[in-house]
Amino acid sequence: MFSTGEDVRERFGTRIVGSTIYVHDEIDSTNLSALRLAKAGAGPGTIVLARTQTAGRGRLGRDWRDTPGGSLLVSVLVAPPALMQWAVTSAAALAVADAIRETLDLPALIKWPNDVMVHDRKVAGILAEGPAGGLVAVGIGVNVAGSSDQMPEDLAQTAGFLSELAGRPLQPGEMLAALAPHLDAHCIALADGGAPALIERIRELNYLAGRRVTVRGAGEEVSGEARGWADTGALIVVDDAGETHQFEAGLVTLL
Ligand code: BT5
Repeated sequence: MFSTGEDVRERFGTRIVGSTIYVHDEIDSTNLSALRLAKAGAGPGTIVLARTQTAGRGRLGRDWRDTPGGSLLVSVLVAPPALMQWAVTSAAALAVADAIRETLDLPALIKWPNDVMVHDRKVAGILAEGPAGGLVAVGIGVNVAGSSDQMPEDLAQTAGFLSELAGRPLQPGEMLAALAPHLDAHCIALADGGAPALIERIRELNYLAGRRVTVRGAGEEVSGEARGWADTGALIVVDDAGETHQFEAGLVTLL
């Protein structure tokens, strides 16, 4: 099923996000679907939504679990900015954090490079993939309605649900409506050279600032104190000998 037209963007208050919307009950992955659509000629702002995914994707071949009907599972096709893919990922994470702060008044923070955290629990993950047909699919998974007890054992202690954290009922559609204008604004800002201002905001919401971490990436493993985002989007870590390292990509473990 899909809908298209001015009405959707008017409802969301967006210029690009929501140009066409595809809604699925079940799909392999909204990112894969968005990339297929892009190859077939879909335009920027196209959204793919699903109630549940059979092959939800995380980074590096990892998976993304959902609670059918309680998760926001959405991918948006955006024109890749002149900057690298990290900028889109960070912009989407910021949009999710903005939406959570605005709608629920919860202290959402961004964990480099692609997680949104509330009270030390991961409530959302972002995965930007592509390009295909000249566009990047920005996939966003948010745990909206449900409880961490419903999650598989390995995630029960780390995943968080917004309805549980906020102590009020909440639906995925409400989060999408809150998220869309921020995502739209940040993607437009990126395309217009507004990355420095976005990075400043992301730095203010840095979950890892001052925390002790181990980072694995590019064949290197470093333990030390996480600092901020470099202007390139890299994570800055200062090891115990005082040496500074920068990671363009990697996995972070809190110590
Ligand atoms: C991510 O990867 O966090 C990116 C997740 C992106 C999901 C969206 S949903 C819509 C779109 N379509 C897709 O197929 N994907 C995108 P990463 O940083 O690699 O984290 C993955 C890890 O997070 C897993 O290995 C689990 O440990 C954990 N995880 C899985 N599901 C989770 C959940 N619902 N809540 C919290 N943590 C989860």
